[in-house]
Amino acid sequence: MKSILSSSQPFNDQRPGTSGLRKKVRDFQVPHYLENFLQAIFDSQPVLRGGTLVVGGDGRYYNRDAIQIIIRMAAANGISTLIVGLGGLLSTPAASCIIRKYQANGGIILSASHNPGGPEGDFGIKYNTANGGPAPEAITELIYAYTRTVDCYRSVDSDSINLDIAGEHRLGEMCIKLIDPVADYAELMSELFDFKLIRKLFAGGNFRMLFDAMHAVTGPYAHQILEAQLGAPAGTVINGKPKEDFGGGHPDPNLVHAHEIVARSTGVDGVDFAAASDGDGDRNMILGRDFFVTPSDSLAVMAANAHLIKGYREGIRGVARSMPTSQAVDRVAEHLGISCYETPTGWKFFGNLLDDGRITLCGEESFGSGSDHVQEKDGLWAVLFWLNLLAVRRQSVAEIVTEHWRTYGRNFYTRYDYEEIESEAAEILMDRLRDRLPNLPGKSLRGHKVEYADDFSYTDPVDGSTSEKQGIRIGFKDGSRIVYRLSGTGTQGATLRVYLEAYEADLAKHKKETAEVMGPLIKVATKLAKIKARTGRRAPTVIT
Ligand code: G16
Repeated sequence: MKSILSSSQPFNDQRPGTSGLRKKVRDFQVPHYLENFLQAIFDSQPVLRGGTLVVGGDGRYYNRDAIQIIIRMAAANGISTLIVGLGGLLSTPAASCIIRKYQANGGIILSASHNPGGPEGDFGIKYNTANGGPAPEAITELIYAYTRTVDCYRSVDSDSINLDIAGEHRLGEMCIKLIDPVADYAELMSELFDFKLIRKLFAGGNFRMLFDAMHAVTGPYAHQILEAQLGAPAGTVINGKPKEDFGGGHPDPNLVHAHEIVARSTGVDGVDFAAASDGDGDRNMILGRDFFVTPSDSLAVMAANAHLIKGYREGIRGVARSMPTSQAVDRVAEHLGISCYETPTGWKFFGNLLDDGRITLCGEESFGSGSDHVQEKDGLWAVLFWLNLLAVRRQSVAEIVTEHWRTYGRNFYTRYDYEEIESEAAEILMDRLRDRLPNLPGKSLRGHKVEYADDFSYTDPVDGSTSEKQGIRIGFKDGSRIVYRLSGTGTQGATLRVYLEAYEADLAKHKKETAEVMGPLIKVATKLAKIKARTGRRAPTVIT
């Protein structure tokens, strides 16, 4: 097998963001762009030499091309075994499961998550370490440092591998194993959840569910687990065939983009339970009939009910949430007498806490939740958790959540996104806000008294590493909060996210609309940051 050394020029824009390197497809198609980044991974991670690497993606446009490039470069960079999902597919949580199960040395996941796909859409590449989780900052920064100097890359001269035939192939010294992307993951789910009980729920005939795979990677997983193994009727899974452009849709499981299940879970004919997952299968949205469960509430309900679920019967050790996620789960942790950690946005920050056995469950406001079963957030896992809970409690989604509020109080929550604003304007807005922080504590803003105002900094309790400037927090005496952050996953301009939370203990007020409760706080948030003046935007592009 002939090994080739190709010359290239370093690129200076390959610093991974919140979740890997995300760019437009056309950026990745620039000659040597992907190859350079891959060479930086191989050079900076000597543990891969002679080792096992897992590779798969969400099936979006350029997935197959990228996998052929990875195969050729892996062979030339001394990988001994390459495990690839059949058809080039692996959901992010399934990749994590497979890395752990086969004790691989790392994994490469190709996805731009919930961002749109197709030739004009986005593409992305993430490196996961041997624990199955996203590479921590120390490693992503090291990879970035290598990208600044990489001026050649190694690959082999070979024909493409047929990604659609399961089995083993050899490429020089390297063994390529093309495996079923679903089987190992489905087996893990059957260990965590009471499949027998869930089958009974479906068999009763009174319970109706919809799962929207959004033409993304979870389609095959959901067809197999929900319909084939749990007996949900055919048609339960919609948009279940993965497509390179996600059928022209935006594979983001929120109220705007997953509108079909929102409509079909509304009114007297609405289904009892509906859920959706994103491009790479790590996000989830949970709906009951006429009821949306915020991701922050979903995490809190899971924590409060974990002891009812087969895989968590022994109880949970601790929980964690990202800083902008509502504090609903904190109240559950306090009640249970377990630790609750507040981390920066990015699943990688949960890694050490999970590995160290400090937490069992974790989640984020950005439609992600997970547990120590894999080292990634896991969309279908969350859906199965809820299904199992519905089967145990035999109550509706709305009943379970409102009962939860009755016990713990309600954390009203909303997020405003201002997308594709000018990067410079966004930086200035954040800098000016930072300048004002020292003067805010003690001030009263529209009747809300500021208790603290800071730029969130996190010190990992396991390895002592510190991450600064992780979002501006303004906390009020009445328990409400405003958080400002710039997204680390966009591919065009900057996205300003404003997260708002208000706590309400009074049962009589729990039925109020979120928009009504949050109105005054939203005014405070937009005025304080001078959003209109600094960005030219009168309104957010997305509200979740
Ligand atoms: C990624 C990260 C999450 C993060 C989300 C949003 O999710 O894994 O931890 O909450 O991005 O990040 P940002 O606010 O910086 O855009 P995903 O599903 O996109 O991989």
